[in-house]
Amino acid sequence: MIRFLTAGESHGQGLVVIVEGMPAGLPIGEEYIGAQMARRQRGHGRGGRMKIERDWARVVSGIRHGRTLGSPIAMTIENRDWANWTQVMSVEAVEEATPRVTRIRPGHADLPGTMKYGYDDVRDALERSSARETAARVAAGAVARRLLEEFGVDIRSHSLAIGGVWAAAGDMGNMIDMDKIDWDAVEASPVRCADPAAEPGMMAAIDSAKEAGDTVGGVVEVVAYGVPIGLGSHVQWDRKLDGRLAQALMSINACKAVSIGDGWESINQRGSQVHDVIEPVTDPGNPWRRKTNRSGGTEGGMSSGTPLVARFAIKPISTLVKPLPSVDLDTGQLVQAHYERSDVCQVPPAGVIGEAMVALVLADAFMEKFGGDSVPETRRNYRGYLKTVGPRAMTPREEG
Ligand code: EPS
Repeated sequence: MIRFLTAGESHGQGLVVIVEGMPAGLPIGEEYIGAQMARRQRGHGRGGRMKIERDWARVVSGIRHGRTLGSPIAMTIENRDWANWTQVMSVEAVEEATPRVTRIRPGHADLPGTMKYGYDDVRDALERSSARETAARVAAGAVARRLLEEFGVDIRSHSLAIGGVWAAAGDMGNMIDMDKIDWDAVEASPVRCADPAAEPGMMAAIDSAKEAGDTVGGVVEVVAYGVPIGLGSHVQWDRKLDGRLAQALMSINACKAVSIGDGWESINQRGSQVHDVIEPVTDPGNPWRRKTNRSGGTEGGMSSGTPLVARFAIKPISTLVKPLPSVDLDTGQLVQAHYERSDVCQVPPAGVIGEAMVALVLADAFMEKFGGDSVPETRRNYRGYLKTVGPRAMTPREEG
C-alpha cells in the first residue's frame, strides 16, 4: 500500500510530505523530484507567488545513496514567501495585533472552514485550503512516477480547454488520437496545450480575464501509457480503480468534475458505439488489443491494458481581483470579498498535479497487485503475472 500525507500552510514556513510503502532499491534523488516540481510552477496565468518560490523537495529520510530504503520518505519544501509572513503566520502568540481576514470569499473554503473549525479569522481556513499544498502532492507523485517508470508506465497531461477555448483534438465526442500528441510541444506550451491552433486563444482568454480582474477555468486530460491489465478490482466498491482515480482527481483544489474515457460523451450514444472491440490475438506477448479506447483504460473498475485517460474540470479560481459582493464574518453586512494575490488560471499546473495524483493511485494499485519489499521482488511478481494474461490456450499457467 502506498499512502501519503501532506502538511503546511500557504504562507507558513513550508510544506511537509511523507510517502510510505515504496519498495526498497528504487533509484531516485532530489533532482528528479525537483524537475517535476518546476513543471508545476510554470504556466500562463500564474500569479506573483511563483516568481518568489523555487520549489525544491529536500529529502529528509527514506533515500540513501540515490536509492529508496523501503522506509517512509519524508520531504520538506521551503516557502520562500515565509520571510514576508513571519508575524502573520508566527507559531508563537504575538504581541502586536495581526490584521484579521473577515471578508469571506465565495467559492473558497473561507466560509465552511471558518464555521466548521470555529475560527475568528478567515486566514485560519484559507492558508491550508490554498493550492500551495499541491506542491507537496507533486513531490509525493514524483516518487510514485519513478516507481511506475521502472515498469514502463508513462504519465502525461495536457490542457483540453481553457476559458471556453477548446483544443480541436478535444472536441467532445472524439477521443484524441494519443499517438499524435507531441508531448515535448505540450511541455513547451505556456498553457500545456497539444493543439498549437488553440494555444493563442487559450492565452488570450487568460489575458482578457486578467484585464477584467477575473479568472478562468478549464479541462485537463491525464494519460497513462503502459498500465498493465488488472489493477484495481471489480469485487468491492472501494477497490475500483476508476473510483480511486476519481476521488484523487476530485480532491485537487478547484476540481469540479472527473470523467474516464468518453465519460459524459457516451451518454448520447448506443452501446455498439461506446464499447471497445477486442481484436483477435496474433501475438500472445501483446494480447487484448482494441480498435478504440473509448473506455479510457478501465473496465469493471480495473485497468484494461489500454492507455488510461482521465479528464477533470478546474473551475475558475475564486480569488478575484474584482471581488464579488459578500458579507463580513463579524457583522454579516454587505462587503466586497477579500482579495489576496492569486493566479488567474490554474489549469496548466493542474495538469502536473493531476499526473501526480494519477501516479499515486496507480503506484498504490500496482503495489497492491504485485507486492514486494524491494523493486527486484516487485519486478519478479510483475513479470510472472504478465506471463499469465494471454488467451488460455496460448498461455500455459502454473498448477495451483
Ligand atoms: C499557489 C500558491 C498560492 C496561490 C495559488 C497557488 O500562493 P499565494 O496565495 O501566496 O499567491 O498562488 O493558490 C490558489 C490559487 C488558491 O486559490 O489558493 C501554488 O503554490 O500553487
